[in-house]
Amino acid sequence: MKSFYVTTPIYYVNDVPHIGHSYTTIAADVLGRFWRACGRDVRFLTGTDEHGIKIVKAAAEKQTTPRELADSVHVQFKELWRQLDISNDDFIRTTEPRHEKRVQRIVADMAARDEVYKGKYEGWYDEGQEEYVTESAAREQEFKSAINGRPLVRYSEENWFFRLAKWVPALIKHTEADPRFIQPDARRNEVLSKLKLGVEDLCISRNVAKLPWGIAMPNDPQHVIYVWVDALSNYLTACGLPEIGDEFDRRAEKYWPADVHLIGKDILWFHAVYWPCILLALGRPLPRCVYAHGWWTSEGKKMSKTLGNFISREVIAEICDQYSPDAFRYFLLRAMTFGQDGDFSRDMFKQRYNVELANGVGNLLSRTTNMVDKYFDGLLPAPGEAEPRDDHVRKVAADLAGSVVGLMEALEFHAYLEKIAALTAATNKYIDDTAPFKLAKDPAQKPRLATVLYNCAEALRLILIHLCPVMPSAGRAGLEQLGWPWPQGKTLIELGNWGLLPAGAKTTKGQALFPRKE
Ligand code: ME8
Repeated sequence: MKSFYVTTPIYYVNDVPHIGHSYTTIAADVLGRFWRACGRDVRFLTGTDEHGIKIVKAAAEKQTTPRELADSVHVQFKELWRQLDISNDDFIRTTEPRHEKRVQRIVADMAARDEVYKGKYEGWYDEGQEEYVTESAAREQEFKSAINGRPLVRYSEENWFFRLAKWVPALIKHTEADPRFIQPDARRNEVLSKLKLGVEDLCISRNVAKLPWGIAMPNDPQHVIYVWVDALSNYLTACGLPEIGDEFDRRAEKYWPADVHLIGKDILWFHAVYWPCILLALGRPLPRCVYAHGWWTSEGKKMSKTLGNFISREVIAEICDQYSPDAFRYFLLRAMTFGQDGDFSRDMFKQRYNVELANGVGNLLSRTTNMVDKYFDGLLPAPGEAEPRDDHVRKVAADLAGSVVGLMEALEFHAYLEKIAALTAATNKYIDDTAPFKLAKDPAQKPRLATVLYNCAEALRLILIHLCPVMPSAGRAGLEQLGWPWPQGKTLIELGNWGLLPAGAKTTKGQALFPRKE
């Protein structure tokens, strides 16, 4: 089966990790885990973006050096990913030699292909976004950053430019021909209309006197490489491309082009325009999909430290302690339609947790294992004759197993979890309707009781295997209670068929998977 390469943005180290970073990283992790479970050879990359004016300023504010800041903050990202059970295969820092040297090679290749030229730049600069802003856009924005509202700064420099405009027609053609390239559709249309308004060449260097914290231009030590060219290149450099004669050469080359660059909507232009044009200029294949998801607000408002609604790494740790990392992962992907904006609220979290996890999957598992324990000494009985009443659960289960690949291909995490919730609800209702506790009172009904409990356990198995990519610990723990650990070497697709749970499996009344929260 084809390999699968998924990336997150590399996060700035000027600030600490928060829910937004966690969201993208969890989504990427779920994709990675899902496709691994399907037998694909997965490469999952994340990391930190450590150069540029933002980092210099943050370090100065904190009375430290950019390097020290990067050294301490990147650890916080790694630590949070460990706490959230993130299964990345690599973590790239843009200050690593393997990256710096390759970025220089990339720019040198661009120069060799006559894709860069020296010119004079005078204009407005958004220091927060590390981006030049055209005169007309600056005026429209009242000379303030469109993102953070801070005043734009006047820059005048001799700089290196990349012939971006030259590649725009090819990019438009590609974006129009391949609907999957930029997703969701609304974002793709936005990019296309903006592209059609015309795009200027991209200034790709900064004067070293103003900004010493960056990678030197290979052909001109008076300049450092623009941080976005540096940062975007990570997706390629982490694959050991281009070759520079070190031990990382071509290490993960087979994964390029990336299958998905997962990003937030704030950085779509860089990924949908600058990055593909650089790749076109280098003659390299384009990523298959750039997917821009929406933004989280917190308790109905834009997240801010002053408002006190900032969901920092500490707040995430507290939520994970109170519930579990799995519950946090579940909520983020379930509560918001991927691609749209959403709001994080503690009340909503608790409500969803109690309804779908504690009363849903958790309750179904404890009811099922309790009854198998009580009526069949903890050994799963073989099912007897099926009755029409059993059809519905099997249908909902088949619908889940039959739709997961398509849903994950489309990155519809919310719909994926909706299908799991539907099977959980249908199975809980099946227990209410078939009333196994009543059947148990009549010895003549024992075969029927066996069928009902077998069906519950089998539905649960399907619920849990599909929950595993989202909730790796709870999924595994639940399967163990069913007496059915994931069989080695079997793929999620093979395991999605009904009836694989063997009669005689030893179930256990384990700890509540999702204890109810008051
Ligand atoms: O932009 N809701 O890094 P960054 C959802 N270094 N996602 C959010 C969010 C929110 N409220 N806030 C942030 C950079 N994000 C560059 C990227 S890539 C070559 C360079 C997520 O630390 C979202 O994924 O500002 C967004 O794209 C990313 O954090 C920005 O992280």
